[in-house]
Amino acid sequence: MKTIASTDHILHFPRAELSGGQLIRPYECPERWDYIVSALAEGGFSAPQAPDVLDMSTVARVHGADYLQFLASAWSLWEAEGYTGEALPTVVPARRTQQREPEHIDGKLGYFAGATETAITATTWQAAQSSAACAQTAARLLATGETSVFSLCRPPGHHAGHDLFGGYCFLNNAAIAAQQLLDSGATRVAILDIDFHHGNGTQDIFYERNDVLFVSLHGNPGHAFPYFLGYADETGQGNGEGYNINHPMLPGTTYDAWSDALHDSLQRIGEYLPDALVVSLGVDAFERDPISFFKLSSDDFMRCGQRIGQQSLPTVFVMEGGYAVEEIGINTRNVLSGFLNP
Ligand code: FKS
Ligand code: ZN
Repeated sequence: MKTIASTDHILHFPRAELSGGQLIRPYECPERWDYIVSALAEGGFSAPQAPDVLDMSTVARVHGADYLQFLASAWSLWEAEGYTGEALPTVVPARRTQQREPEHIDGKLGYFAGATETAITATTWQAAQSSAACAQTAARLLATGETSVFSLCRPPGHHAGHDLFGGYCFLNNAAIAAQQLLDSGATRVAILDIDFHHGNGTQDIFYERNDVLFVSLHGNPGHAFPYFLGYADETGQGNGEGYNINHPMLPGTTYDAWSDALHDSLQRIGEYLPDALVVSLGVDAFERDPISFFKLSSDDFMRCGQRIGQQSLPTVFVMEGGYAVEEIGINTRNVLSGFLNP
C-alpha cells in the first residue's frame, strides 16, 4: 500500500487552542505525523510519496467559492487589521441572525466557523492545500489501478463543511478524495468515517447527493464534539434521502458494541455496490485518547482493519484524528495492516 504525505503539513501549527478555558498547545500537533511515518517504516510499508499539485476544480465541487476565497485571504485581512495573534473566531451567526458574509475579518471568521477552537495562521492555507493534495493524489492512484492507498493528511478534514472550518479542519480531504474518484470515472463512492467524532462536514457536503453514501461511527453528539450533528435520524435529504447513516454511541463503548456498528455499516456499504471506498481514518476511538470516550485497544484497530479489508473494495484511507500521540502510529498501522491481511 502506497502512502501519500507532504512535509508541508508543518506549515499548520498554531500555538493555541481554546480548551477548558485555557489557551493550550493544540492536541492536533505536527508530531502526530512523525509518529505515523515512523510506525509505517518500522512495519515495512514503503516510504511516503509526495502529492501532485492540488487541482482546485475538484475542491470547488465540494466547497463554496466564497469559502475558498475566505481561506485564501483570511490571514492577509487579519494582518491588515493590525492583529498580532493567531486568527480565531470570536462571534458566530447564531439563531435568528443574518446569514450574510460580513466585510470585516472578525465577521468573516465567525461566518465561516463551524467551531471556534481552531486558529488560522500565516501558512495554514498552504498546509490545508497540501493535505487535500494528498487525498486527491491517493484517489487518482486508486483510479489508475492501485487497490489501496493511504493518504497521511494533516491538517485533518472531516469537520470542514461546504463553507465551514473548525474542529482542526479546513478542506474536507475525504470529500475531495470521493469527488476525485467520481471525476475519474466512479459512479458511486462510499465513505466510512471511523474517527471518534462525527464527520459533520462530510455529511453536510453530501447530504443531498446519492452518488456518495456517508456512514459514520462516532460519539453521541449529546455528549461529544461536534455536538450539533450526528444523530441517527439524520438520513439525508432530497436525492440524498437514505444515503446518510449515523451510528452515535455512548461513553464507554467497547469494541464489542462498536464492531456491531462497523459490521452494520459495511453491510450497508456492500448493498450500495460502490466502485470505491474512502475511509475517514481517525484513531481517537482508542481507550487512552485524551479527548474521546470509546474504549478500543490497539489490537481492536487491527480487527477493524481486517473487517474493512473483507469488503475487497478499492480503498483510500484518509487520515483524520487521534491524540494519544505516542500510540497514534501503531494504531494507524494496525488498521492498514489488518486491511492488507483480512
Ligand atoms: C478538547 C475539545 C476538542 C475539538 C475536537 C476536534 C476533533 C477533530 C477530529 C479530526 F479528525 F478532525 F481531527 N474539541 N477540550 O479528531 O475529529
Ligand atoms: Zn476525531
